[in-house]
Amino acid sequence: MIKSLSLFSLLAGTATAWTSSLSMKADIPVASTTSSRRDLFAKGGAAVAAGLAAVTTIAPANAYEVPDLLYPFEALEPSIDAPTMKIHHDKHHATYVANLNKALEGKPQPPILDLMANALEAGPAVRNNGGGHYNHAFFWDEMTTPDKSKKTQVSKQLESAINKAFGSMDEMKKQFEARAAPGALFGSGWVWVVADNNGDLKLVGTPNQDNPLMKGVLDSIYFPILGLDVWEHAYYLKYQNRRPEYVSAWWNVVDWNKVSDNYDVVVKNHAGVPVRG
Ligand code: MN3
Repeated sequence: MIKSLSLFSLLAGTATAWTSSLSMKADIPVASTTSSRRDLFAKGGAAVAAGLAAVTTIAPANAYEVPDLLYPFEALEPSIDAPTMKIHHDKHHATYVANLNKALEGKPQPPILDLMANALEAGPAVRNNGGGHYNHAFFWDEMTTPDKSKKTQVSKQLESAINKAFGSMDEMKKQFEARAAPGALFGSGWVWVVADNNGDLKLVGTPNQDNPLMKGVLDSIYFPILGLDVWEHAYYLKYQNRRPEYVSAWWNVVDWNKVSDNYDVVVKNHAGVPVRG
């Protein structure tokens, strides 16, 4: 009953309810990974009933959720095909989130940036699945359709950081592609453009689902502003063994407005970019 009231008051949207529901984050039920609390809130009346009905039938959900994509699965074609996006988001990312929630059942479920910082100490289940959650949530939001991507712009601040670190945007892309090549990053992992505490940029690679926010993965903590998934599951259906082709096609769907925002956030906060979910 307490849970029903909490969900109901969340949907009613009062400030108090919002605060209390946030503090009860781990206890609020959701119907499924694709119908989040946010969705219930956004969809209004019918969802209120569905959400309340779900309270009695669905086991309590945990803290982390798979965020909906901001675009349809086919939006990134031809750079990334729709079947890959669907499997990647609905299966791979969803599995990381399910396993992360399972690993943290009955334990504190901290904000995602805190979870990342201490992921190595928390053990392999949190490291792999927590990293998998953060990395994918970050990845989805830095991409947009090829048409929109062309209209996005690198901010002045980011442009000068890129020029300082790499000489030019073209040179950054060239070095990024070299870093993402199978010979440089063998097996599964991610390639990142990161900022350090001074806002200076560099390129790094991390294996598996590790990321530069995790203490102990690199020589220091760094804050990602751009990242690319180079696991085979990210490109194999369309590109098979041709990873370099995937990497160069990916530039056509990067949202430079978002990457610029990411840079602003890390420079202002000296911290990583929070992600949805
Ligand atoms: Mn992936």
